[in-house]
Amino acid sequence: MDALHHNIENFAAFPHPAYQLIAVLLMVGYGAHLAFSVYFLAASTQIAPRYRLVPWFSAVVMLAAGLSLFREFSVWSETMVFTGEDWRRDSQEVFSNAYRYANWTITIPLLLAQLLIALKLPRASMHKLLPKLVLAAIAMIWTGLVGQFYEQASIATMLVWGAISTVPFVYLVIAVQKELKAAKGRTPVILHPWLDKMFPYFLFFWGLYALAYMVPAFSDGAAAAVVRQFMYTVADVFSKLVYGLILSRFVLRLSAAEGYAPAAEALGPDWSATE
Ligand code: RET
Repeated sequence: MDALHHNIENFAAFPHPAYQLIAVLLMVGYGAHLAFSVYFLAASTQIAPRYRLVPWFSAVVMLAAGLSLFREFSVWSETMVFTGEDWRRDSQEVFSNAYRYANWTITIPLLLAQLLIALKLPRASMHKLLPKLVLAAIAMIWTGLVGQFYEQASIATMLVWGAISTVPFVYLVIAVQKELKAAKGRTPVILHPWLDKMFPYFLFFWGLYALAYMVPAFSDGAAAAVVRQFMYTVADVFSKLVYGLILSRFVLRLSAAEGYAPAAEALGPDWSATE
């Protein structure tokens, strides 16, 4: 087995709609992320300086993810050729999902830092906790990266690396849950429902990446590839873009509650921090 051709996409025959669907999923991914970088930069002006890194980090995440998904889209178009019947890999290019893992190495530390800033983690705790979370994230991503090279050659090997990767993932999930709970003491009561809903939201959409990793254990071929790219796109949009929207709206309310006038003005008269 040529390790270079590791992903199941390189071995499947795609009927035209399946080929097109993957192209559209990748395009929606890069289009949405690139466009929203503008939104986050604009939204940052309404937010108190203390929390402004939240939308700024989202803008960076949007650009990093948008560019990486654009590359993924280009590789997809360059790799697949139409045989007259279906689309198959037939070029010097090899399709690879590994770009995604490279991208997560940049985006996940930013997504975690954003959360801790929004949760008003005191500076000393931030300096202690963030490096641990980032190390766990990198351990999770890179062991997963190794494992996904085996999805065609050996599902067993893929699963072993997946299991190893799940250990730091569980650590991250527990740490995030703990910090969301601890943040209640520092957050106005009116925003507590946001903290409660954040954990299941986080768990579901981060977990979706782990489920997508498992797809080749159940099936290969065009349908499995489409399902997996669909899962990735949903996970991307909700764990980066919508997650950024939620956190930015959260710190906008926090800014208003703490008396930052532009935030109160942006929220309008029906917002009340004391309700
Ligand atoms: C892997 C390998 C299999 C086991 C687990 C994984 C978890 C991946 C996660 C990815 C999150 C990505 C995000 C990207 C945002 O840009 C590595 C697939 C548990 C949780 C949030």
